[in-house]
Formats: sequence, structure tokens, C-alpha cells
Amino acid sequence: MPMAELHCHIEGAAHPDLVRAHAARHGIDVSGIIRDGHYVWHDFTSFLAAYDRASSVFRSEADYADLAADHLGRLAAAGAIYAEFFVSPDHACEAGLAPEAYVASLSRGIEQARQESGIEARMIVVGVRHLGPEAVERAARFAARPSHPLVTGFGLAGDERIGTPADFARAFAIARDAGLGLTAHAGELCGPESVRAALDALKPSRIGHGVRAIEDPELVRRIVGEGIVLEVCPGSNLALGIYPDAASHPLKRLVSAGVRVTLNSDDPPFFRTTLADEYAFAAEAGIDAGTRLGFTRQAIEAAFVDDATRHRLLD
Ligand code: ES4
Ligand code: ZN
Repeated sequence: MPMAELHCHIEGAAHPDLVRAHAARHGIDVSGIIRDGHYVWHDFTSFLAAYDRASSVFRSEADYADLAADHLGRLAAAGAIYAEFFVSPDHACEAGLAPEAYVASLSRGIEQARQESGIEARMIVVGVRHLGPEAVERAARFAARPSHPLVTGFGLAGDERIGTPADFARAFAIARDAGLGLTAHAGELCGPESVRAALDALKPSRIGHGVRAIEDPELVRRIVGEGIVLEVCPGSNLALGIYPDAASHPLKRLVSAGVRVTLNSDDPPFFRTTLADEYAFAAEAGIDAGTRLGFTRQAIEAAFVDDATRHRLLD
């Protein structure tokens, strides 16, 4: 089955073996976050800390080009035809690379993967909300510069429990004025009020996660009515304990309610998932093959990509 995803953090897609190899080259100790070939963390805060540490081993332009090519190559081998991933200039700066060089090298990785497998990809610059509104605005101003054509979106990531969406309205206005697609993480760690606030203040066409909207039927009706697309990441939700088990996950209920749903891997090796695993999760949840193929169409329809590429992918 052809697959597509809209929600994956590029450093969060780094395989632990790749991180360990780069760490050894740069003399960085990652024994605290990688044990027995897997990432170790125990809650969202320690997950973000492990993610930051893993990110810190990618330092050169070649490192990031390889990371993007590796990620997209794996996706293409599993049957993906299109992928968007989040890029974080703040993480690049922390690792000592200028945002321009970071995005340019990731673009080279995208082009390499396209040549090798035909997969198409675009990047979404994210602001990290727990770094504060100033940092998020800086990320938006960077994303808004026309010098990186494969950056087609802007998003809000980080710890949803910190700040309120209105704090980031200026950043989203900058990105919107630049013609970028907009998405915001909400309704993952916090409930429906967080999704409503994000929709009101930031006016994104897509919500990252959004699954906890299911707790408010009125909000679900709004999401359906406004055509908001949810970037659902079941494996991430289960790994982080947002839901205790597969049976509790609202994927099927969201689909039945008429929500425009896509399937996504978020930070795959951190959550011991892959995009193919997410499609398998949907099948096990009783979602038929036609509807699963619909997730792929939905992702391409909601993608932050030019219409010529979109229509080619939809054929
Ligand atoms: C995230 Cl800043 C960041 N990195 C990776 N995964 C995330 N989820 C939410 N924010
Ligand atoms: Zn995410």
C-alpha cells in the first residue's frame, strides 16, 4: 500500500546506531540515552531531553544530508511516496550549525533520496514553544525567507503544557504572510481546550496529533466542519502513555466522525514504530484497506506541496 506522512521530526527519525556512530566521532557520551540499541526515556520531559541529546551529535552539513537521505530511503523502501518532516533551527544552532546550512544540507538529502527512490519530500520549520515566543518568532522569520524552496510550512512543536497558543500568534502571522502552510502540535499532552485555542489563535490547516479533541464532541464537529486535518501518531501516543492500550486509541472514532485523518510516525525509533507500523495499527483497529489508502490520499491532499506535484502524486 502506498503511504505518505506529514508529521515526523527529522532528528527524531535518527536510528540509535547512527546516533552512536556520530557520537563516537564527535566524542559525545550518549550512554545515558541509548541502551541495548534503543533510546531510553520515561516520560515526555525525559523524551525531549533524550531527543535534544541525540540531536546534538549531528554537527556537519554531511551529517544532516545523510540523516535526511537515510530517513527518506527507509520510508521509500517501505512504500512511502511522500513525506514531510519537521526541522528545528534551534536544534541545529545548539549543535553549532547555522540554520541556512542545516536546511541546505537536509535539502541535499531530500534530492539524493528523490534520485534514488523517487520519494518526494518537503520540510516544515518548527518553533519550539518551551523556548518561548521570541525563539518561535525567530524560527518563523527564518522559515519566511524565500531562500530554501523545500521549506513549505511552519509549525509549533515542543512542550504543549508550556505557554498558550496566543503567545505564538505573531510567529504564525509571519509564516502565513510568507505563504507557508501552517500546523501546530495540540491535543496530545493537553485536552480539547488546547486544540480549540490553537485553532483560534493560529488558524492552522492541520493539527499535530489533535487526538484528544475526541473528548469534546462539539470540537470534533468544528474540526470536521472546518476541514482541519489531524496528523495522528498512534505509536507515539501509546509509547508516551497518552492512551493505555490500542483499544483506547481514538483513531477509529475520529475516522467514523468524519475527521480528515493522516497517519504519522512522529519520532519513530524513539517510539519503536515506523510508518508501516502505523498503517498496520490502523488495520488492527478494524480500519479497512480502502480507508487506509484514504489516509495516504488525505496526506497528499493536505500536504504543503505545489499543486503540480500534488496532482502527480494523486494519480
Ligand atoms: C517535539 Cl521539539 C520536539 N521534538 C520531537 N518531538 C516532539 N514532539 C513535540 N515536540
Ligand atoms: Zn510531533
